[in-house]
Amino acid sequence: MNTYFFERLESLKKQYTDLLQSENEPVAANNGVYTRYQYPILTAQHTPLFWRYDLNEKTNPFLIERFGINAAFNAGAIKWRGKYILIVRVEGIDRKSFFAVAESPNGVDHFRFWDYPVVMPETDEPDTNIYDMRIIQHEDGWLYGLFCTERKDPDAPLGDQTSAIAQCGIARTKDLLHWERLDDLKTPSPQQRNVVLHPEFVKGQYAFYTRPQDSFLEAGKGGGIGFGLSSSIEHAVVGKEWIVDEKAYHTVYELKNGLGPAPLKTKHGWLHLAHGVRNTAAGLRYVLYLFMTDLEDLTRVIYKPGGYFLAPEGEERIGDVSNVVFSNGWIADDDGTVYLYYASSDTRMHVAVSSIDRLIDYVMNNPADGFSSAQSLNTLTAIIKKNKSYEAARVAETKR
Ligand code: M1P
Repeated sequence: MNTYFFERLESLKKQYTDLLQSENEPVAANNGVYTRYQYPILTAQHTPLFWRYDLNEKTNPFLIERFGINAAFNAGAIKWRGKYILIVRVEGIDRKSFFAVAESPNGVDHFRFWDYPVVMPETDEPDTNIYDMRIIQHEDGWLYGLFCTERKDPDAPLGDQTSAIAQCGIARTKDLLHWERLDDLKTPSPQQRNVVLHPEFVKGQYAFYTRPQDSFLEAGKGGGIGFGLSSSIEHAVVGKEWIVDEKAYHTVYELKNGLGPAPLKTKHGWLHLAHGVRNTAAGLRYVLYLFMTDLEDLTRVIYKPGGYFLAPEGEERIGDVSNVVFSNGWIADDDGTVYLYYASSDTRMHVAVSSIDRLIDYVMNNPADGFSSAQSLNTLTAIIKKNKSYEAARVAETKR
């Protein structure tokens, strides 16, 4: 008997079981809007051992990892059949991503991958890489997965092995197991990533949030979070894109932005979570921000606090693509709790917990960006003065 093999297997199994059984803890310090949880909820190490290893001692006597997993990140999220479900972008060490479903009984820990990753059918034009699924429960009764499909740019100059075309792939399912692939979304933009389906019909049509870009990485003259309608979902075509939320100079979304998950409907408006990107001497910095659009006119932003809502902190800052937080999934529970799922540095998944009431309070009452230092100072001065006069009134009240 190969004792080395079985001892190593036992040790791997123990590490894996300990990881999946470990409990998460809310971080005490918070900004009043959300509470981060201390430990990542999913990492490459959470993928099953039977994905990564050949578990037969005859064919793998050294118990070598045969199929390395590099990262588990950028997950779509949905509450489904009582479980908190993430559709995770799992990336192999060969850089190829695929989707895999992980579920948790409580939304904050004990996430476990289903045995098999998602088998995503292809269109006539095979995908080279697929990633970042938004999962949307649409009022037509289907669950839709919208994701980025990336293929090599056929017009790339000889020797250029980098240029790619990103487009929005669309698939639907009723059980998260069997997926029907529909045509990729057609829009006027040469590149699309971060496309999201609105959960309701708009004027009897399917409504899409888009992110037009001139090139694979650069927004160029394009950019911003767009919006458009299509009468068909099977052969979706958005003829005109309205820009809902533009990139803007000297903001956290000055280079580019993109919508996160599908918006949440509240009595005040549609609540949106998005990512904003700016350039720094150390490279791109991705942060999350929040805004709200009108219930009737989905292209009208009615509230938008300045700056970021959530930015990378501590170990979140470090990973394959450092200084990045990215979210394409959140879950609003019936009791108003909101689970914000976000990835850090294209490496691992985290959760922060908030509530609809807190998010509404934040988005409606936190100050908007004034777009200059002087305006920011005006905002701050007004807050200080208000607090001073309130404090003085309170002191006077206690003396009476
Ligand atoms: O590397 C950071 C993110 O970059 C892309 O986002 P965007 O299209 O807005 O630039 C995506 O590839 C995303 O997967 C990745 O997390």
